[in-house]
Amino acid sequence: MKKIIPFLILIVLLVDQPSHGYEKSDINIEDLPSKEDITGFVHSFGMAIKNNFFSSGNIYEDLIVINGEDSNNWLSKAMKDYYNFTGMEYNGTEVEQFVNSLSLTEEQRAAIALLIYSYIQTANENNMNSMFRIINAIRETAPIIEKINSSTVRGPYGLFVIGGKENDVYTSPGFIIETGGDDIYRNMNNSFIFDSMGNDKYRNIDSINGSCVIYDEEGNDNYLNTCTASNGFALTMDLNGNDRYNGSICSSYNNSLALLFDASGCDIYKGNERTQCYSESSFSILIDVSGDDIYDAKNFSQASSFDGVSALIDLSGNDMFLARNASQAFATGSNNKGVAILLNMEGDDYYQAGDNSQGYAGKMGFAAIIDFIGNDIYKAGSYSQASAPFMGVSALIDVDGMNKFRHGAFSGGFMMGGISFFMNNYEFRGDSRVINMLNKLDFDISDFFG
Ligand SMILES: [Ca+2]
Ligand SMILES: [Ca+2]
Ligand SMILES: [Ca+2]
Ligand SMILES: [Ca+2]
Repeated sequence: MKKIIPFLILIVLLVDQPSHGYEKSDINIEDLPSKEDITGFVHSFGMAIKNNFFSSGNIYEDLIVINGEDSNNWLSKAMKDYYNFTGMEYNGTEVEQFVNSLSLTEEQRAAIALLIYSYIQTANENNMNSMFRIINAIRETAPIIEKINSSTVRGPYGLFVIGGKENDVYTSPGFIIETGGDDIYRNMNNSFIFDSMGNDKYRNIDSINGSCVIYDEEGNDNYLNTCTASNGFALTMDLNGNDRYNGSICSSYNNSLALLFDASGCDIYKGNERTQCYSESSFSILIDVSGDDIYDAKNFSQASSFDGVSALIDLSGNDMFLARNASQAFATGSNNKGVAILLNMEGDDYYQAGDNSQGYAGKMGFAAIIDFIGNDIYKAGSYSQASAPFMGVSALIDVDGMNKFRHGAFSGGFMMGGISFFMNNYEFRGDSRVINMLNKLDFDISDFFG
């Protein structure tokens, strides 16, 4: 798997291809949708997210595959293994008594056990395959777990909670299944949170030397400094609602992976620097499927990367992107290549940034801002809108619409040592220039994740 673009397309198509790992994909660049295809593609993808997010599978079979053996009490076995994983000393009888006291069906117990095991595996492996595994486990178990009807019960060691319709407050790391109420989560480095209902608040839930997984199904939620990783793994999936993402969101440092997936609603992203899909020797992916979204940040934001990969993909809606310098597809490398892609499929969009933005590639950088449909406005400072003053490759590609561009000096296809493409009203399919450009991006993601 050498090419990053097919990989990103696979991420976008994740909903349709639940059982395939990324290595098996081989999407031909020439199969990229044409101008005429794109509106239908975006709409059908939006429908697919809504209709096919949940999947059915055999939870017991999955548990046996992960463990290599069967069990007649999956949940207490999984809880003990979770305590082992966290380093917590426990009394086995106490754990069993707690599990027996829970008012859960057998299937609900097995579903929670599968999430525990998938989370432990993800935290131990910290790679793309384990990310796909935990996403699939959530898709498989969510329809079962959301039917849990319980009041809040905390496990014998606090780390494990089944939360009910009360408005609960959580302030220490743990494994939490929440099925009701407007809940608050604070300062929970390295946690697993499944929340199926309510307008919730997430504060400082980061992944430092560990893993955080958040799945939030309903409600208008508020996130602050969440989905940020350093030497770790951060996954946040929010299925419904008009959400707010403040502070450091989808930022990754030091061999990390951060994935933020928001499936619907009109969302507001508001932050300072190094946010909204920023990476440093790491991998950040922000996917926002639908809604009119506002992205507002300062320097090094909205698909900005040093030595890593940042991909911000907004599929539809009339979006506004506001940033300062080195943003909206800025990439530079030193030890590794740096890759930054801002991909916007449909909608009348407004992009505003400072210098070195909207397709700026520094040395060993690849940066592309690609917008398919809509009447868009682009404003930027110098060295922007496809600028490659050193050895990088940069592009601004807008496929359709009445677009307006304004920029400072050394912009709009400027190149000195590098290669840049400024293409307005551009037909993707079959154009050799884009294929040549992609071929220059001989990028191996296993540099980051084995
Ligand atoms: Ca609750
Ligand atoms: Ca929620
Ligand atoms: Ca949302
Ligand atoms: Ca557009």
